[in-house]
Amino acid sequence: MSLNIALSKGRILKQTLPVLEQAGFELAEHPDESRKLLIPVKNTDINVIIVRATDAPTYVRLGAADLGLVGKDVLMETGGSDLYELYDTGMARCRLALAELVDSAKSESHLPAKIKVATKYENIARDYFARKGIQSEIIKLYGSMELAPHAGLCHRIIDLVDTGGTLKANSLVEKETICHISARLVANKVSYKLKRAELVPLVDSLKQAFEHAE
Ligand code: PRT
Ligand code: MG
Repeated sequence: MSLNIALSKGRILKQTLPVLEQAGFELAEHPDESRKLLIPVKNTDINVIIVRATDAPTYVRLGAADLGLVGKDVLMETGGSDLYELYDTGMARCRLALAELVDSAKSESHLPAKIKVATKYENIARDYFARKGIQSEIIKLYGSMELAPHAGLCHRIIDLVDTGGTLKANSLVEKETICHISARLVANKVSYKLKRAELVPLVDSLKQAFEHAE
């Protein structure tokens, strides 16, 4: 039986591919040098499917991929309960944070009762403010969140932060860390039962590879 693994493009692919290769998973073609998005792993019945980070959980959820390497941020935003989160790879680490303009942090300027927050993570943001009992208007953006408060679109943003360089370069400061993020190994629930014999040893060798990489 063949197995498909969905790999999120971008940072997750870049960071996990060397680890997979180290563990003996050699791709028939290198994703950087190939336009193919479905790449066989040499000498195995495994294929790697390279997908948009935000699409990876969908592939796994619907069974197009048996396993996936997905950011915890994307899992949380899309509701991860309909797939198994098997393992924290520790790769592509960052944090999800609430940030605001340096100037408003200094002046503690008067925020309205309902604050406007721009983010790619609408659901996480809604949950976060509901838990805190803070009234908020969430504005969904698809990129360049750092720009939004400068343009007067919002008071605060929720975005991923790693080194803090992007916030700093845009005169923003972190107000609060919402949660820590890293790439997780996930599995389709049905595959995990029906293909258990193939999946368990594969998952074990992936875990080992990531443990050694840390
Ligand atoms: O495909 P799509 O366009 O949706 O994603 P993308 O291009 O924004 O990011 P990509 O493809 O590189 O990878 C996205 C996934 O990588 C996320 O879902 C996270 O799980 C993980 N990840 C880890 C990160 C970061 N670290 C990260 N630092 N994704 C994005 N960033 C961005 C952040 O949005 C901000 O713009 O890096 C900037 C902050 O970095 P610092 O170092 O300046 O703080
Ligand atoms: Mg991208």
